[in-house]
Amino acid sequence: MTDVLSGPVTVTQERRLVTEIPGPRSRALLERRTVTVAAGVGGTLPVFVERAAGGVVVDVDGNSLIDLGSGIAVVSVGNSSPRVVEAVQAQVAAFTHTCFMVTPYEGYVAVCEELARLTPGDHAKKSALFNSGAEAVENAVKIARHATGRQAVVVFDHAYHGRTNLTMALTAKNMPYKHGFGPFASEIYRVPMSYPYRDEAGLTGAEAAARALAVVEAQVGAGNVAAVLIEPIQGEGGFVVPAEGFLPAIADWCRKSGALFVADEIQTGFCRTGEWFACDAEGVVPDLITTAKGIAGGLPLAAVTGRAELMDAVHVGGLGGTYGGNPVACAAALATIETMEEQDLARAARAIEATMLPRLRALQQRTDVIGDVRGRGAMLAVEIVRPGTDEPDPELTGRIARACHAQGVVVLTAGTFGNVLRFLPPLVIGQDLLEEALDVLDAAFTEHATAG
Ligand code: PLZ
Repeated sequence: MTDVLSGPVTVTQERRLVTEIPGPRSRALLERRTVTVAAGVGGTLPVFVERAAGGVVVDVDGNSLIDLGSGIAVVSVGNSSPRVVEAVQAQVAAFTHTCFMVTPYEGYVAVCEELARLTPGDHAKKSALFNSGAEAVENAVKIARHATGRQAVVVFDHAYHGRTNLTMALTAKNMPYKHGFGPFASEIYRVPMSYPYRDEAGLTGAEAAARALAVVEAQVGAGNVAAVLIEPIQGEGGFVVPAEGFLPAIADWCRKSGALFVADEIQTGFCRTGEWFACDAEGVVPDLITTAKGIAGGLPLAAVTGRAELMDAVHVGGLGGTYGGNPVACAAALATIETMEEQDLARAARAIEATMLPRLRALQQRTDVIGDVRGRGAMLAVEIVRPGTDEPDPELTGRIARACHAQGVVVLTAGTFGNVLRFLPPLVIGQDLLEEALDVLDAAFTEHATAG
């Protein structure tokens, strides 16, 4: 068992339960939470965290949990990654905030340089920095509309782009994201996604793209489209990987019709899928790309990066915000990127796939409730259905997730139908922890699902 440093102490990389889940201290905190935290803020696990490092989360009762969630694909370099901690501490001591729009600092510029270097394509690029993924997506839409002089934004079934007013409109799923929160922003058009498991058998990526684009041409008009916004692998929507050829065909259509191809790589970016960005897998070069989550090792930072001439189309002062590109978050991002390069975490993500995918496929053979196993790199999922059908089974999905939680493994659910169990381990997780988490998952299926 390895130890990972977390501030002054080490966190042993192990699963260890010393109380029931949740233990007494977490239960006491849950009671306090219930009194003062708004009920609308959801909660996946009932435990409160005291410390986390590498691939392990330690709760206030001393239980060590294996982390297959990474705080929703954020701590890809591991929680409290040493270089990130050091960079953040140094930056906090130097200055915490000035506002880049008031008195700028180097960290912001350096992050934009790194984004220009790492994002797909070797054209001239520029970036603007923000705080959250939703804010980045909103700004990508602002930039696309300004640069093209058009208004329509095309999005896909199962898409997730955030919870602010504009991004709720871009997000597909009603519950819990949109219900009762309208009216929503206008000029948003939703078209069918390529969803190999649920599409008619044999539908190619090019055919799925033609199906989507026919809707755009008939209902929106190619000349009205400012942007086609897409997650190259859908995140909250259920880790839907489009058929090969789908993304290039959509990108081609954009090029021909003067619409911008905007990739939302907030969940897929920064080594998560086994390459720097998911678009890299098919050589797709987006006009604009949004990033967040994995970029800064757990500090809030997001970006829009794009073709320099598009980014510069916006008038001076048209983009910004008080905290966007905060110096502490920028220091964390630079340390994160250094760590990813030095430890080749894209490769680590591919190694996680090599460990997990065969075991998930074996599990699928063993039960009759796993309709599909999919994903790429360290972004993998199983879609859970009623035996012998493709009918979603969100109840069983919830039971299996809770069984994993009770055994000290953090797993998340996803999907328009709530029936996807998804795995997003930190890319630095040890092979032994990963195998052990898969053993727990196996046991949860054995206990809760009928054998196939
Ligand atoms: N685009 C592709 O995955 C955030 C949402 C969790 P923010 N996904 C996690 C929840 O229930 O709120 C996400 C994403 C993609 C945009 C976003 C939004 O990023 O940083 O949560 O605003």
